[in-house]
Amino acid sequence: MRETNKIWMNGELVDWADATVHVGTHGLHYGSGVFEGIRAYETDRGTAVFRLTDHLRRLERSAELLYIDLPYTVDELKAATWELLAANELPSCYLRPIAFYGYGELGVAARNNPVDVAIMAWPWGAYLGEEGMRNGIRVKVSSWQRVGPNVIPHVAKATGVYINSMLAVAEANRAGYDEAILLTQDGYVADGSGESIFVVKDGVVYTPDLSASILVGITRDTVIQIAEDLGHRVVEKPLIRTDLYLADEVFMVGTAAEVTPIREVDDHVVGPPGPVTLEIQSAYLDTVHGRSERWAHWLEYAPAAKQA
Ligand code: PPE
Repeated sequence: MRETNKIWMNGELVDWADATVHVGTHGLHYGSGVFEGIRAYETDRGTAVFRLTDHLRRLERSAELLYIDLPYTVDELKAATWELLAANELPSCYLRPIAFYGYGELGVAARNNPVDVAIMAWPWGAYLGEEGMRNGIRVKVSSWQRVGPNVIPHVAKATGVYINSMLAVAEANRAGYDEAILLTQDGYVADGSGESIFVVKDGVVYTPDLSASILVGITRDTVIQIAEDLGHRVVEKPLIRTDLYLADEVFMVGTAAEVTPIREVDDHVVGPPGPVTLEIQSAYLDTVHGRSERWAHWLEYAPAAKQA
């Protein structure tokens, strides 16, 4: 990763190299943390953070689901984000807020552990590669199932749950694929290791509904709204793996992945990026880069830039 100048940690900006924790940190042993992934984009009006409030609200909800007492409000974390962006002078970057049980007691119960909160910011390019963004990627349906709602609340973006994603993407990469798609314990399409899934068939756009074990993706919500606004019918319903194989188009979306086309699923050729994928990809990129009046309300600007 590309190091930057400062990291916001527990209320102050510290040098990148000093943002460290003790090896006895609870979150390191048990994955007891929650996090967010957010992107800031360079626009004509300065740096804009895409749906910052929605991401920080999700962080708050994730913490609530894990009984983690977040010591900062959404407004305080927003102020911290602006402070961090100013200190690092990054026109565009990826932002990673994280809150976790810190150093204190060990033992899973975490009765008296402090909650540490940090926000990192660094430049992060195309998650699945520039080539993948343009020409589509090859994915593998994982032999690992997505964690079920009664295993770990999948609605929480919790650090520990990402072992599930790590295993899936490792398996896919080792078999020569770019990314994995996980199915639920009932066999329905859930998520990519770090993305939500969309399928296009006979002109209709489909995505798994929220009762599947999926993250409540902010990009998923963005893409549903953009697609409907473009006149597409979007249906949220359970999908099975053959829906992927027989689709006209498949793409994955996420903060990091943005809108990435899929050209093959389990060696079934879906095809090069199709017209609906390309239309939505371009509308999404226009939106996040501040080139769309229609969705301008999703871009949040640093207070200083607003006055300029
Ligand atoms: N599903 C999963 C499992 C997931 O991790 C993400 C985000 C999404 C869907 C899309 O969510 P949203 O960003 O709200 O649209 N994955 C983040 C982390 C990736 C990583 O490797 O770290 C991200 O995209 O930032």
